[in-house]
Amino acid sequence: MPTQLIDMRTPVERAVLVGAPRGELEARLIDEHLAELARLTDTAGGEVVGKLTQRISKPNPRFYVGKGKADELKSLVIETEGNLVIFDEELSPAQGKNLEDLLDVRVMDRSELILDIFATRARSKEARMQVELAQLEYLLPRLRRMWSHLSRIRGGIGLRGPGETQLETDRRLIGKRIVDLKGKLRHVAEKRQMQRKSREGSFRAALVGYTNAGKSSLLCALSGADLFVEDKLFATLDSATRRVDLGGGHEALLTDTVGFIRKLPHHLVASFRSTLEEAREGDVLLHVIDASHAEWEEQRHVVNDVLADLDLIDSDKILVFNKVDRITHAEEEALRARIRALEPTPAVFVSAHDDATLVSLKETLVARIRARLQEVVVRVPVEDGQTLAAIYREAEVIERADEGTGVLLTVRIPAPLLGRLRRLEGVHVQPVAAS
Ligand SMILES: Nc1nc2c(ncn2[C@@H]2O[C@H](COP(=O)(O)OP(=O)(O)OP(=O)(O)O)[C@@H](O)[C@H]2O)c(=O)[nH]1
Ligand SMILES: [Mg+2]
Repeated sequence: MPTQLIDMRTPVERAVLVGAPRGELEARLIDEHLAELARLTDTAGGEVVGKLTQRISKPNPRFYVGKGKADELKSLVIETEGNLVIFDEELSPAQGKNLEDLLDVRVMDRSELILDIFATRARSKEARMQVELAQLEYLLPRLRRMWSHLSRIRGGIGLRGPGETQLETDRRLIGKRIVDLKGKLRHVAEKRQMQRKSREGSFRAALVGYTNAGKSSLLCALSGADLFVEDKLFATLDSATRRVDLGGGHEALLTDTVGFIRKLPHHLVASFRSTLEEAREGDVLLHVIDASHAEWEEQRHVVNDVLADLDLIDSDKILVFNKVDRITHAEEEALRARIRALEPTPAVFVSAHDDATLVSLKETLVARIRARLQEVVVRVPVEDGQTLAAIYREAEVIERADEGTGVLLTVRIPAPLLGRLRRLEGVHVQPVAAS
């Protein structure tokens, strides 16, 4: 009989969180930011055992926080038996190293934590390559520090996922791998581009927004698809496109995308650029906002900043305030007034958990589709079945007249299809008035 059971569970990391905001940040937001860091830690599988904040006017080059605060942090780590310190701010490689020498536990920053979450959650081959690329680019200037981690412990937050095996290679190999990954990702991006071309003619919308706003839930509710939804951060890393029936014979292709967060590491944004291309080439962006979140305004800002980074800020947009089932009618009214004061972008108020509320969103989309349609008369040779089929599939046929060798169709037609028809031999397009 064994007298001792071996504990096979991976040890839970006991994390002490540190926030060191610049002087002017409101106290409310300091709390919110640390709470968000705690959620990220939880998502990564760590346990928060202590928190510390210090307002600073300028980061200390040695420890980011002041020396006194760093000593206080050391006491807190010892007292709480912490084995990991996570900073909400971006640490320079030198600051990370100095802190580790002082504290004698692993130190990571927010970027590293987010990269780790992405690494453990990436499913598709493309997402895994994107995360690995971002991890390697983050790792490169910090290689020496990472080596010392590795000798201290193996595994754990920040050392898992696609980047792990690379830690044992040297800079040159990492550099080579980066080039290799970029090439492979470019290849995937080209394939995706071709796929998009085949969807030309359909009305396309992309869901973007802060992580946990309910983008995947909305796509599920609208399309009946079964996508991964979770009350954790970064549930979705792969974009998924689904067909949505909007009623009245209209439909749209709706794409779910990776969520954004405050201080999203720029390597990640760069890596996920091609996935987000889907959003660029769509007809409209649906910016999903969690209406029940106290800090929705800040989240809206963060999303706008990332959109600006991706050159998407001037895209046609609809604001979709989601989770209205969690707020009162009065709060919803206040929200409506507030957003009207902030920007002229059309806004709808929905709940992914209540189909009846989705009608307004569908109507708004149908209005966009109709506005995009042009009414023209097209003459197609009778034998050109392919073109006729495309018109019936992608346009709204109002009237049809068969005249000998040709078919005369009065149609409401989307611009891309119209462009294609104009280039076709034997097909004639004329404005409605001339018919
Ligand atoms: N009460 C309520 N909860 C919602 C609603 N929409 C989404 N949720 C919940 O919010 C959480 C996040 O939903 P997701 O759909 O995964 O959010 P997401 O925007 O796709 O998140 P990421 O993929 O992490 O960026 C889940 O627990 C959902 O059940 C809603 O309208 N009302
Ligand atoms: Mg999602």
